[in-house]
Amino acid sequence: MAEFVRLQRHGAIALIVIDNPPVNALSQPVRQGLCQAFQAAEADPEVRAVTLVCAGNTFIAGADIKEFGQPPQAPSLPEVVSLIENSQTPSVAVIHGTALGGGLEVALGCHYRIARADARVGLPEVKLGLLPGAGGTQRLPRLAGVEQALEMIVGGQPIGAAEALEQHIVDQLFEGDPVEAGLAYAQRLLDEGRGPRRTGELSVPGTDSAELIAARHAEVARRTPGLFAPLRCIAAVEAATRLPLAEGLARERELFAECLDSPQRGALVHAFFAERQAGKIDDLAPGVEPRPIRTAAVIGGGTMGVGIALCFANAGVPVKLLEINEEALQRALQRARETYAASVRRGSLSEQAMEQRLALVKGVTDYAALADADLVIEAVFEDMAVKQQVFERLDAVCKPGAILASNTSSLDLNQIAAFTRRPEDVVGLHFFSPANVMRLLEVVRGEKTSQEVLATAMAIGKRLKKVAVVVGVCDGFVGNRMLFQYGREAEFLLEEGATPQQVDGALRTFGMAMGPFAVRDLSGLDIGQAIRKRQRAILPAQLEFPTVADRLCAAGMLGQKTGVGYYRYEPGNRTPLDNPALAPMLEAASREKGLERKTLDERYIVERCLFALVNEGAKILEEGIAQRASDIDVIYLNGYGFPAFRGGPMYYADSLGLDKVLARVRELHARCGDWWQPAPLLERLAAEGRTFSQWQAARLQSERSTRSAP
Ligand code: 3H9
Repeated sequence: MAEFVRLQRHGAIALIVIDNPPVNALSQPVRQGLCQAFQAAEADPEVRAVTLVCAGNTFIAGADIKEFGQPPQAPSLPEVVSLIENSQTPSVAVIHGTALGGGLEVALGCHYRIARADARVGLPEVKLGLLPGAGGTQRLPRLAGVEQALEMIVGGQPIGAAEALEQHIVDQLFEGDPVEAGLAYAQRLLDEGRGPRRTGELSVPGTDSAELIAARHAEVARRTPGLFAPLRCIAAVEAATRLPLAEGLARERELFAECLDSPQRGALVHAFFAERQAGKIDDLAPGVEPRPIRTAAVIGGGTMGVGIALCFANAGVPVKLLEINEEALQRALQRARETYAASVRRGSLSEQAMEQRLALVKGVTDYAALADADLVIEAVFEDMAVKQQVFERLDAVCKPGAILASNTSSLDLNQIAAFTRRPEDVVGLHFFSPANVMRLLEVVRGEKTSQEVLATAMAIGKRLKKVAVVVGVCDGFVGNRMLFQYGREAEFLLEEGATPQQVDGALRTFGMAMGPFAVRDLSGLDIGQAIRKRQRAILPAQLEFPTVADRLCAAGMLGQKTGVGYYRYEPGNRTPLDNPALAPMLEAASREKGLERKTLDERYIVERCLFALVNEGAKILEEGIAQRASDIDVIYLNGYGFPAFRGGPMYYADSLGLDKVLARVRELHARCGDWWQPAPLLERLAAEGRTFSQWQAARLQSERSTRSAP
């Protein structure tokens, strides 16, 4: 029998243990081992009950995601689950940690289920562009009803053990050791003479679910248009309401196969692994351990500083918030309270939790109070002279070994580090606004940042439940440097004849959470103006800049904060309306450049903006500013509203074919000038017929072999 699955006898009970670290995924050897173990238990006349448990700190986290897209290998998971369910010997699944996807489906195939009180169960396949393909869509509605099944299968969010008990998904909760609890439960089954109880033999409770299904369908079509899997999830659950088990399972298989073949599945699985890969530092020497962070401090009580302080409070880390005087400090603390109070009003936080978290935030006005902090994050005005003052003072007061971090979004971290006598302890922690909500954290590695400090920064990211990605020092790091190209092209499109509505609409149809002009109105047009000013001073003079944004700024139209920008806003309402003052500005901008305004098609708009991202991404990659192409994807998926079902800009380019991307970039270079200088890496890979991800894999391989060479 495969070593991944063990069978032990405890009197009349067969104990089957899955042991496939780290998450007991159902790879082929596990599926085969499970079949053999259940068959052996069934064939043994002494065995009268079976207990299924997992080793390590979790039950099965699902099918092995790495196998998707590979040729299928027998036995399939639906076969395994049917074999378990059809067995004549009663079985109990013992859930601890998480039972997800195929993991929960295996448990639903068992005749009874118990869960540790802190366990979670769910069917998150939809997040990978799939649906539960091993009977989950047919068995869950039979236990929990159609409404709950739709919630779990279409929404993909796991639920806690107590709720699973209420929903009849599990039969009993336990505390303590899974093996002990599982054997005791099986013994009880024997004592009470209970035999197999097959979920598949139940009928779906409730009579008329057509309305529920139609409502969910309409909601999905409205909220997530363009997503392939959710509608198929609904169709599979609908099949459970009208077909006998065998036919329902066959329908589920068909729908699962459609999802498996969809390009969205490829993109979403890429996003899953990319996120896990991003947490790793490629050249980290063995044995480097993160420093312990027990207390933190934030300098600057603006929106960003307060947001960062709240991240620490949310993670249970005491944090000091420093402002220059008492008045500014009280405003900052009030802002912290109001942010939590809004969550309490929405019902996402209890009053008690709010008070507990606020108690962790201590306001201070004196740098001396930061002497004992393990980590200090500066979130003051983006001005090098101001940063210099802050870092010199921190250097003077902070204890040895404290990490000094800057939240700068564009300034040179190496220069900031040089204001201290300990540049190895300086790192960038670039949070995205609102810091307490956005998941992305760019961890900026300076020239002298030590490995230990970098590892600590990544560990902090994880602790704050952020997606932390290592980036190198350059203007705008990865995210904003690429965004600058994207935004500039969107602006040029306005001069060629598009309106903000057309550009935003085309990019939203592509899947972006917001269009670039709606984003600019939200963050304020003055921010972009300051960046352009800086860029104009340092970039070659022949590079032309778009001018519409400057015209709006000159007219005092700075976006939502002034009630008008690219769009107009009614007081208290964020719905973008037409700004009548814009049309003459667009005309004037086109006239000035000698451009005749034309109607632009959607594909052109999308390619112009996205290929600007990709071309810059390729430069960033070759310069080593990002560790991997997939890290760039993670940054765009988590910080810039890029649609997950397209995998991120670099994956999207790979899936289109880099030769096609390059052909368009060359065309734009010839017509629009040097902003479009093709990235050398893009040219090379297109010529070789390779992708960014193949290049990344080859580079990793060669770095590994260099490192392991004697
Ligand atoms: C499915 O089940 C389809 C079926 O319905 C039908 C089939 C016919 N496979 O996230 P972490 C790896 S679809 C392979 O950092 P955490 C992960 O890559 C599946 N590998 O830990 C990482 O590897 P590495 C439905 C997997 O504690 C390591 O485990 N299930 C899988 O923060 C640790 O992961 C899901 O969608 C997998 N299924 O979170 C659940 N899962 O160390 C997906 C994890 O080399 N998984 N790995 O980078 C999760 O949500 C989280 O990993 C989990 C643990 C909550 C389990």
